[in-house]
Amino acid sequence: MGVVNVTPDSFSDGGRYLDHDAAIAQGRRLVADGADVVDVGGESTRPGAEPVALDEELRRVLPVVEALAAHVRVSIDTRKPEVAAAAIAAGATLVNDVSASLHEVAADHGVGWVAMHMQGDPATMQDEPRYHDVVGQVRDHLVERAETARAAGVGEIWIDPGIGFGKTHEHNLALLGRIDVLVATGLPVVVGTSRKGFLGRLLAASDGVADPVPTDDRLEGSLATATWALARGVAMVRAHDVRPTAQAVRVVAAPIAEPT
Ligand code: HH2
Repeated sequence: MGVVNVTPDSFSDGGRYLDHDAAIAQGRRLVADGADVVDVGGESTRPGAEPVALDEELRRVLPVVEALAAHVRVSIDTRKPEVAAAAIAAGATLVNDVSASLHEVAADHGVGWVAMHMQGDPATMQDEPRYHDVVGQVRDHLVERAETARAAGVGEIWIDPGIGFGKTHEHNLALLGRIDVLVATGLPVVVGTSRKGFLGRLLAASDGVADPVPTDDRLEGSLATATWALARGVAMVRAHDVRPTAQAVRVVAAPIAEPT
């Protein structure tokens, strides 16, 4: 799943694809680079991000969804039911839902749904997130959401631990380390680690420097974690750097497909 953020403020590509033509060109590039799905978003969910008004979010994403849907499967990354419904009308067939609450829109329109775990909301989610058992709580929440969605009539349901969404560094590592627990639910799992803050810290520790490495210097960490996840049975990874990710994914898939 390749990412196109039609926003001024996304944490790693904010402002680069706010213009519709630039966003569409980037989506086409991601397809050429090997993306099976292009995820279009019009609202940043980075920690502390300002909410975006409905009209503005629609204005940002709809022309991009419509143009890309002719070439690739498009997912709509939103927390608003109105945006999800309008994007589906424009050609999106997957709702990438960081609020894990839009299952009824997916059911009404017969499209797929990604339920991502988030504790709190983006404005406050990084203010001392707490869990007594992060892996078990995230799994239980996602399984409950999936059961609710299935009962509502959603046929295609993905779950995502929501790396960085109301989680400390240690929570993120625990969720990745035990990603097999989510895989064991039998639901297809999607994971997004691409360029995220915990990688900035891990890569800084590797380099022996104090400050987190910048977002555009986290590729090796993004690839290492995508590869780790796929080798443990994750079905899809969400990535900004699609060509190297597709290469890494296909290399790691080869021996998995040929067990001895
Ligand atoms: N992460 C981000 C946004 N949407 N969706 C899913 N399913 N999983 C994720 O991990 C995920 C997501 C954050 O990344 P990005 O879109 O690049 O940044 P921003 O929220 O600042 O636009």
